[in-house]
Amino acid sequence: MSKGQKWDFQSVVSNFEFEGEFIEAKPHGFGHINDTFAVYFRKQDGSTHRYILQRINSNVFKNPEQLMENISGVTRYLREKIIEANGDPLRETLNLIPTKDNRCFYKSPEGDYWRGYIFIENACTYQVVENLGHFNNAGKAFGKFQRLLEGYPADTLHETIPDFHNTKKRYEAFLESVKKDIKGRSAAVKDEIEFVMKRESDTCVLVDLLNEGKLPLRVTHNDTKFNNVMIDNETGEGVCVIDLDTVMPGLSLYDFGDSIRSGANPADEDEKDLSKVYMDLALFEQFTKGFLEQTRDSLTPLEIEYLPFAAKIMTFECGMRFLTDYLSGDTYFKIHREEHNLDRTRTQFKMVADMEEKFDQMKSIVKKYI
Ligand code: ADP
Ligand code: GN1
Ligand code: MG
Repeated sequence: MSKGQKWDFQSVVSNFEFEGEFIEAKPHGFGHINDTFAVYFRKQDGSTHRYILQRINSNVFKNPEQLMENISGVTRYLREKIIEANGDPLRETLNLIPTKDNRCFYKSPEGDYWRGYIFIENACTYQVVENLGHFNNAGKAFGKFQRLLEGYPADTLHETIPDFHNTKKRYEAFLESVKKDIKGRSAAVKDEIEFVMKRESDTCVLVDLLNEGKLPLRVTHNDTKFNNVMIDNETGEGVCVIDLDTVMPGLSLYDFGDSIRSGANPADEDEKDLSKVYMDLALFEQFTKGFLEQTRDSLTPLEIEYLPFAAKIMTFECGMRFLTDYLSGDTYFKIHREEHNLDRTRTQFKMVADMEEKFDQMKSIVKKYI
């Protein structure tokens, strides 16, 4: 291991069925949760190629082995569906690289969990939507993902993060973080705290509809931010949905809502200049059109009715989670500067406020595509 390097990559990669001689590992992507690397190898003919190597965040995911069981099952199932549809299974779903003892993850002596994937080449992820067509295609990709998994045995999936989108429980955790105020930060964020408290009644809406059996539980992705879909460099299509750590039974509304949260904001999630942050209705329309093209026949009237609300509540929930983490000393989301989680909170709340203003227009757009 070279000096200053945190992980012994040579040792980690030697446990996987990677082809060629290991050259180097480079940090890759902008995820908030796992440690992701592009790992480069030289084949016998001298050519180089790369894989994705990830260290699973076991602070966030308490049971990485169950999580890997989910991913392995879901990717195997998707693979069959893609083959049935004459698609390319090496590109349209994640493909795990087995370890030398034929497992889907490697546990290091230090207790770290690692996994390898085929690197999806000629495609990228974007932090911000750069063109309307891309977001339309993201809508199709996430809608198709849900459609393909319609027949997946949901009861075999482990809950990798319990109550992940239980907004009511997220609210309780938020209140607890305000009460404890372990970093003494709450006095300076009174406006943000008040913003959350004013909307307490919103936090029960989806939870109650689910508990009353009015909204169906489906197999959902649960983390459909725009940088979790790979966009093809040539066609602009949403070629592969990635980041499958939170695939669990959930509401279709979570997936729709979280995509709007991340992609319908034309600015960065951590933009400090809030004048750049707003709910872009043209972007909302493109995603809605793509998503409904794939899901309209399976969604219930109530699910369709709640799509605009889902966009708002998922944005609210995410902002509240950033604020909770800020108040708790930034232990969950990776941060790269002081007050990073607070900046993220503010963009989300600006989006929520703007969605409240534009709610009727969002409803009209949904109507256009059903
Ligand atoms: P996190 O859970 O931390 O968000 P992701 O699984 O989303 O981690 O991976 C982080 C980034 O790595 C993605 O946004 C994407 O750019 C890149 N990435 C992940 N898997 C692949 C893959 N199989 N091929 C190419 N790039 C990938
Ligand atoms: C995290 O892993 P990543 O960066 O795709 C988070 C999401 C949040 C998102 C906010 C497992 O997503 O729930 O919406 O950050 N993932 C997890 O950007 O908590
Ligand atoms: Mg991700």
